[in-house]
Amino acid sequence: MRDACLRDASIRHCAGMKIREPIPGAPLPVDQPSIKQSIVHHLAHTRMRDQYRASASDVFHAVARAVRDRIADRWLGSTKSQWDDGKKRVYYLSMEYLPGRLLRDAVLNLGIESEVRGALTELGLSYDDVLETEADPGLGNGGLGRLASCFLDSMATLGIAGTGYGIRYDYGMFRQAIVGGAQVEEPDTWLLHGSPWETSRTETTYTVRYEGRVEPRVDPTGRTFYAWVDTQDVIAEAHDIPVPGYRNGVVNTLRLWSPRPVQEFDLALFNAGDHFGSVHKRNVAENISRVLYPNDSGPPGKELRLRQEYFFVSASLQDAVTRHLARWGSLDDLPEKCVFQLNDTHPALAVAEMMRLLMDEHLFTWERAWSITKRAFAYTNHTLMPEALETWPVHMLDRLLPRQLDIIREIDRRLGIEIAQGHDEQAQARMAIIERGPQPNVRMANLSIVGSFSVNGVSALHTQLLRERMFPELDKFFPGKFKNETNGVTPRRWIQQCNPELAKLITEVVGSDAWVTDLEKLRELEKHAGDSAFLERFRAIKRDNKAKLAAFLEKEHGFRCDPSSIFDIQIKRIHEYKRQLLNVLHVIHRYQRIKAGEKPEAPRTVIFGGKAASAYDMAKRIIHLINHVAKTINEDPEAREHLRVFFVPNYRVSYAERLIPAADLSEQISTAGWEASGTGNMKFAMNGAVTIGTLDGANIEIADAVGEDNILIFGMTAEQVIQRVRAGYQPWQLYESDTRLRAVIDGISHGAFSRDEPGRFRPVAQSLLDNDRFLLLGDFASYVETQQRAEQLFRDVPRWTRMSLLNVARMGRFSSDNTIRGYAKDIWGVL
Ligand code: 26V
Repeated sequence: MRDACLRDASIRHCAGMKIREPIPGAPLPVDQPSIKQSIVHHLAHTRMRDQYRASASDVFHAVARAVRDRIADRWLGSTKSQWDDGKKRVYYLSMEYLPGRLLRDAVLNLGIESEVRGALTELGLSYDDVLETEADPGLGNGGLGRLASCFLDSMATLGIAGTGYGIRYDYGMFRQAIVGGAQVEEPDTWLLHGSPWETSRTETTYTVRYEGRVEPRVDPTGRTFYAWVDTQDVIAEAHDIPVPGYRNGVVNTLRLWSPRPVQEFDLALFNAGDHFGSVHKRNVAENISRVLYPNDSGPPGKELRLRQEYFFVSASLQDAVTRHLARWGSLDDLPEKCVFQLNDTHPALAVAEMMRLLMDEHLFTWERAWSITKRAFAYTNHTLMPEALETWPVHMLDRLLPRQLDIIREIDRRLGIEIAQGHDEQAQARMAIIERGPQPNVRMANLSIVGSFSVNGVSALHTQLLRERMFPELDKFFPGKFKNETNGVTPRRWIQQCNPELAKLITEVVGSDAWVTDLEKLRELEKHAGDSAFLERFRAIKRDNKAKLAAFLEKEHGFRCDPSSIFDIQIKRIHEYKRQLLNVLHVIHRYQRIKAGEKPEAPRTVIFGGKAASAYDMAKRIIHLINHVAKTINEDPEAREHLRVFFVPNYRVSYAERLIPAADLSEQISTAGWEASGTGNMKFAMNGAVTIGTLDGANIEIADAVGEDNILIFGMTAEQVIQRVRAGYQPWQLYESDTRLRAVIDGISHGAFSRDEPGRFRPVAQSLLDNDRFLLLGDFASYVETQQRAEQLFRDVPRWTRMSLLNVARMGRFSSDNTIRGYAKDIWGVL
């Protein structure tokens, strides 16, 4: 820490230079000729290409640079004014971000789309082609990472001084190829051609320490302190990505850390002929940020993951503390001036690290350090799955982070004293941070709850279950600490950018683009719900979006479908609790009915997309099954005019932006009580898809918002799920009593979709009969009936169009601006 301050200070002061002109100077003009000039300038002078040699990548980089130059002015301005006005800052600590492509986002936020488009047209280039060239940074697994990016967007738009901290992974989420129907993982090389958005701050570095020993020592005043010595050190280097707000001149920062070795290269070893040894330390350091861990295949429990967590937590806190000290001169008022939001428990070590910084580096007593720490952190929980709660073996922490373990033990010991009275043994054991027993683990959720002033769930149901089922004792012990902040999504990316024609229509109805930052204005659409001419225009937009998607799927994958069929879409990580398999059961059932001579009410195109964690066997089998079911159906002339099935490979943010605006039916069919919130559900509904879903996560609040006539709810409630399991759930009985189910399951297990290897999918069917943990069979009948209703409704065009419109009109409350206003008011004390 002290080293880092010195290093930073020395750079600033050693330079010994004083620039005589204010920087930035006059802001760069944003008219079309100037933008065109900038693009040409960057092609020639940054990329060093002429018109003959410039590749698509050169053009993309040149355009991005031209846009970035215009962001830079605002970025410098925002950084300075946030420093000057000294408002409270929010630090969002997240291991994952899924920002999506940034060019169109930046252009729309700056309000320069027609100028950029025009400049490119003059150069004989297509703006849309340039957009497609950009790599999609996959620095996250799914909902949690995408939420972090929506939140950064909303903080910038609301003018909150919010910084995102994370890790600059060399390889993000793997690329998914489908080979013979099965998922194959390939490395994601998002940095191969460099990122035009990041600025490497090679002088903004901190030392992050690991291993070593802790020695108690006494200082000259007689006070005991703890020296953490003989550590293995790594340097963390900052890479900044701009986060522009919507047309408000604000640009916040996403700061991603990457590691560097303390010593670049061991020349002595090299000279002695040990060429591998000379770069060994460099490799060890760089491995920290090599690859994103899957968050949904069970806790990795891997040391490298713990190293990653500590790496970004330590660098981020050092950075925030350094900035705070430089601005305010003392750490006493840290919680008045900054708040750290922990995105799940991944950054939970921050609680111990902050204590260490305050006590060991800044000489605070335990009591004062604790008072500061617990007022500076807030924790968001994102899952109820017991197996998803992070724990770390005490012995691993002891070796890797001995000082932090000591601190965690002391926090736990003091908690133990406080809860000793009024709680029985069992309750105390559940509340404890460190498990009891011979090989104990540290429970990161408990540490986060105890070390924060706020704990929140991400939907009303999730928060209720969090309080009642997961942490009842801690909830009672800390009255008022547990809160709900229902998730939201940014309307910039998820309407304005991905659905430009709908955006245009909304702007026309509202009379301005005010809805982009005030999504409740979508209500205005309701006035037109009885106007058939308007409904026809609204419907035409969906039809065009579907036609575009159909053309893309054919061009890209050779998949053909009928744009007038129901586009029925389920896109999300592949997980048993999300029940893609229930969707497949329904598809097979439909197929069997067609084979039996029954024509469905409306033709349907069922689209799936999503990645399975590479170690998650059942999820991978489900992908394999979907592809084989798809092949069988799509090749069957009797079926293909009524039903088609497609699995989009390598689903990611940029693919979601194509699929969501084209959906008629949004599949949100998790087992009730399992999906913390969902955010895809919100994106679909605000683009006019009708939801078929269970009363789970935010679906409940969506149903409440759009009205029960405008959503298709089926299946058991969370309460009924619990009761059903308690009563002894018998999937076998359902199989035996429901002939439809029997036909579907027998089809799978007898090889109707794997003629080359009839037993291939037997384990999938067997898992349903053996225990069916997620009650697919229990919800099957209700799902099939509700799908039938969906088809009837879809055929009633005026009715369906009205439902679709009312979904858009009533989804305003799910803007992440709204969510962030909730965090700002209930938790952060900003705005
Ligand atoms: C982790 C694990 C690990 C063990 C095996 C099962 C499992 C399942 C899920 C997870 C993900 C945990 C964190 C996460 O991504 N949660 C998602 O957060 C979104 C944003 O709040 C929310 O909308 C999703 O419902 C929630 O799954």
